[in-house]
Amino acid sequence: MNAMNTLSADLLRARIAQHLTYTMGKDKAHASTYDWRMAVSYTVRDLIVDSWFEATRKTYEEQGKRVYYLSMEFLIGRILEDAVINLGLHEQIEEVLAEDGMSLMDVVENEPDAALGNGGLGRLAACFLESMSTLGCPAFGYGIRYEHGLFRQRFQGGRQVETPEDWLNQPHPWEFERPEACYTVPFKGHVDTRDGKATWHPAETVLARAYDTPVVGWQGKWSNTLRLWGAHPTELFDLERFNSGDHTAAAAPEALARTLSRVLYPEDTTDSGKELRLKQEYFLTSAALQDILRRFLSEYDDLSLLPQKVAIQMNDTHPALAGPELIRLLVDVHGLEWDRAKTIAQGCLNYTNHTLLPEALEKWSTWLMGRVLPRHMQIIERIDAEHHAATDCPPDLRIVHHDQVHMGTLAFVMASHVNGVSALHSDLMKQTVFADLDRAYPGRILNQTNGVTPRRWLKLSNPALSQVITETIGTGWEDDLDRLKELTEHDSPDLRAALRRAKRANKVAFGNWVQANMGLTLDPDAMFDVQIKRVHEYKRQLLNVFETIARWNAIRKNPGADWTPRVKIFGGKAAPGYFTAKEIIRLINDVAKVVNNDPLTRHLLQVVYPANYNVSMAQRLIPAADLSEQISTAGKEASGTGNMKFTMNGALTIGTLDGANVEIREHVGAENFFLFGMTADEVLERYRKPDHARSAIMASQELQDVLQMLAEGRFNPEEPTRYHGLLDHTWNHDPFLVASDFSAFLACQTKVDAAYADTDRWDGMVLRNIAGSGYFSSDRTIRGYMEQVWDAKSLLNR
Ligand code: CRA
Repeated sequence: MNAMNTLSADLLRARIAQHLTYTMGKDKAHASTYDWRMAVSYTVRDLIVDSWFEATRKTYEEQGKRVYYLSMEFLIGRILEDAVINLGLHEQIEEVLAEDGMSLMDVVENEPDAALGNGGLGRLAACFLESMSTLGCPAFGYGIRYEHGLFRQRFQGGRQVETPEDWLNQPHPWEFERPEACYTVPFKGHVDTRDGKATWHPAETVLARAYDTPVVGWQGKWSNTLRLWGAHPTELFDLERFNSGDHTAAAAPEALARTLSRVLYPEDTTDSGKELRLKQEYFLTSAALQDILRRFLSEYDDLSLLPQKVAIQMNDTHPALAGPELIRLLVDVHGLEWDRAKTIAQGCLNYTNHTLLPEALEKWSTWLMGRVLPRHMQIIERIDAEHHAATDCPPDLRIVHHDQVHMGTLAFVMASHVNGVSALHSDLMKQTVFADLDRAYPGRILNQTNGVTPRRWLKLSNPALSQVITETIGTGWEDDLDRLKELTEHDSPDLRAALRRAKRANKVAFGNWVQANMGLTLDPDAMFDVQIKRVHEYKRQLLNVFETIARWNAIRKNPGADWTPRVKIFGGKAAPGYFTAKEIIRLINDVAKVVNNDPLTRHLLQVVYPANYNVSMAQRLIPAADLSEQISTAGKEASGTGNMKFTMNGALTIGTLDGANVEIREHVGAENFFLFGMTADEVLERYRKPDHARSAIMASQELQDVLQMLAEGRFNPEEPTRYHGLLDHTWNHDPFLVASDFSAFLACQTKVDAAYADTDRWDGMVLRNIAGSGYFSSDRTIRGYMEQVWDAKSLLNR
């Protein structure tokens, strides 16, 4: 039984009123939604603090191994709703607020998303934190407290325009500032070596100050800490300069320091290669490792025990300086021998690879590394020399070659375990980018297929479906998601109808939101066909918009035929400097404008692209989806996690054999998945054909028609040549094989139409998708990491 359920509405009422009056300084008559949100948030936070203290006490008492998840991104979204769901306080709080004419939904929606991440990698980190708390795994997340998270997206004439995000403009009620948890992070300068001992004399220093947010698990049994570092100046203010009248220069040290935690880099799977980014990565890594060592030494005095008590996960290569930094701290600060220090560091560290795209593999010039982190450059060179001596590797397998430091190789060499994020991706790691390293260090690579937390992505975002599930199989599935399998035993016309009703209600709700925000009326009985994710060529939004145009053509040719009405929904941001991705966004918006205004087809096809896709929009959209588009070029999407959320929420997938799609198909059954397109092997084969694009285009009249319309400027008569660049790209390069997979995609979409028209068949497939989605809970993933990577134990008595 959840202890929080016994909390009476009286107590909550009193505490909310207390915070409204004494924390916010408002009386009810004058309180705004914001005031209420803060009062409710403080009340809920108070309730988490006890389990948080209890978890810390228990970890100290049992001397448990702690897991440290180092990540440049945590894409959290809203916190209040998640905490309320996990504490089981939804109904009580709703009741209390209603007495004052407030709705919990309004209060919840008043909170800005914490958007400290770009996409999948950052959201995965957030799901992992929640699962680690649910499972009672003692853990810390370490990240950066960016003042500005991922930019906001607006459309201006169909084009993406970015504006800064400012979630910290209002006080953030979930964090505790820890002025005492503060570390100096050094940069630049030079290294003196005397008697074999190196001393780094940094030229710049910045303070890293901790801001802690408790992360509560399911039913409030355990809470871990997300510790985000804010950058502060070591020297507050140059008083001498101020007194001499140079007021701007006097404030310079402060401004300079703060830039380190000012803004999140908006590139998803591309390496920006900027000095500030390197500094950010080191800032996070150094502060985290100093904190880890301080905590360890407060409990133990033998540093050899470190690998038994500490597991550090590097989320991609972004924190890969953890290897050299840990060695530096052990050798230069704590006086250990090199060999011992390196062995200890390797015993603690693990590395997750999230992409094989070459443009994402981080590299730093030795010049920049040597200038910003001179001591680390020395350490990296020594690690590399020893790696070379031990493996006799060819030059391109070295950490440093062609005057560049290869962070993937560094992370690999310094890690106990290296993992990929889906079965296919881990196999491809072994076959391609990491093939030689896999041979040099056999057994180091393993797989941990990603997962998502069913608390946020089902229980919270889809109450209608959650209710059907609970009515059918009872409670307890929320932290034992394999139980969803039981749904198949209850398959019946009634259950199918109930699932259908829940989906329809979600579609109506989403339609209302679109109506209010975009002025478009959607037909809730049309199929909602959804592609939401970062806009990237490899994800092939272009394939989807080409299919949309071909569909529109086909309907116009034969408007009286038996069409399955569709609403094509897109959502996602492009990196600000990614020109082609931005062209694709503009094209989707141009097509939407024309198609939505065609009276002949309007009732059969609509295109919707709400701006500023984020976690909160995903929570609205995924429960309302019938069809999930997972159509990346096979071999390019490491895993995907959106794909899992859709499956859990009863959308069927049209997808390629890429990333975790492969495993989703296995779990829901091939007959309940719309598969199309080339396999990863066929993709490689296809790339060898020099005219792959042209020959595929010539083989499809439908695709030729689409491209012809773009050439004529059919969707942009005001500037008919707008997409000529994109067309040239498609005809002559087509790097992600849009043309080669087009016909298969079209044919598969026709099968989807037929399946949707057969309501009972569709509902049966939906049922099997939900029932088969249990494997994709991040609880399963975290158990895998605990057993196979971290060797960590749960401290929760279950
Ligand atoms: N862009 C992959 O591309 C994967 C997530 C989380 C990504 C996704 O397929 O689901 O990671 N890779 O594992 C990445 O960020 C730096 O690489 C992603 O989010």
